Amino acid sequence: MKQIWQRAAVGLLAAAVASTVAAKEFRNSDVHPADYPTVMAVNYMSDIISKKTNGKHTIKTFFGGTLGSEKDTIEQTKLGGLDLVRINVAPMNNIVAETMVPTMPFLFRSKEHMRKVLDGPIGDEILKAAEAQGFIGLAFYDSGARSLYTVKKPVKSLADAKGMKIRVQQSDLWVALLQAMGANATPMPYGEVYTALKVGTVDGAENNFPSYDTSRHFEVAKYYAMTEHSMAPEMLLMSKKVWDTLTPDEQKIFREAAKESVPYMRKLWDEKEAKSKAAVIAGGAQVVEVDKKSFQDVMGPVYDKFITTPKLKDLVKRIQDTK
Ligand code: GTR
Repeated sequence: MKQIWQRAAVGLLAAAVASTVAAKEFRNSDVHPADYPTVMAVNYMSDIISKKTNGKHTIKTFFGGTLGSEKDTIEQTKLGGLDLVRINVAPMNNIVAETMVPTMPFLFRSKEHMRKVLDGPIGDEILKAAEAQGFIGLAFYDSGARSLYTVKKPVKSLADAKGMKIRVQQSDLWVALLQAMGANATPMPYGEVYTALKVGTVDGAENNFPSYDTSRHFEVAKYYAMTEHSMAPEMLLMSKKVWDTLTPDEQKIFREAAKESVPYMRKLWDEKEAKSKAAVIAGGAQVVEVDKKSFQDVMGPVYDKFITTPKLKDLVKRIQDTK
């Protein structure tokens, strides 16, 4: 009898501990520098959380990729070794099929189109899909449009990309996307790209203006061709294991703070895009106009290969139908 009571008491105590996580500085990882819009957005979110929890919880971002590549930090987050991770959708493509959708080439017609889709039920569905793999999808952040840049000669049309060795993010979809352009796709973590461009392991890479600028890739690959082939957004994910230690009220605070950081991030993003474009041009980069249609025309096989299930097809169609 005594034993039963003891066990019950221990059980109650354990439940009480589980439902109130101690004050915590949650750890987030980002490959970008301290003043990049993604890092600043999570700082902003941390301030909101701190205010709403009376200083109990905050988030500290380890920026500049010090905790590892996106692929590695995603794995750490799944295991609960890392609390949050801010990444591009690309390294999630092989893990959560739905994240391939907003990566698809030439799918979003404009920044406004992308924002509208990601702010609505489609965005929520994609974030939610990450849960089955151990992640709580908290927000999408902007990442602009990605374009090709090269070291030796400019790419003006599809024919110029043929046979070029181009670094891509670690995603099968990204490999196929560059292969569709006739390029030789080389997956590699972000932190290794500068050296790869410099020593000639690759002939080029692709990214938005802020990353092209802050990574200093423009110093070694000065031809920036406006292919704008994908608007793959950024994601902020939290470890489900860590999430489950929060009380429902705290979870609500985290979700709301993440949502509130989105318009803040977008404002910073728009400013940064313009500033970075000017900075790379001042630094010697040449922005090259391209025959965009020649790139668009070859993307059919990428859709055929990756958008295979009714669920994915439906998401793509709903995005195309979003006015
Ligand atoms: C950037 C993105 C990073 C990372 C990087 C890359 O635009 O913000 O999260 O994905 O591209 O190309 O690896």
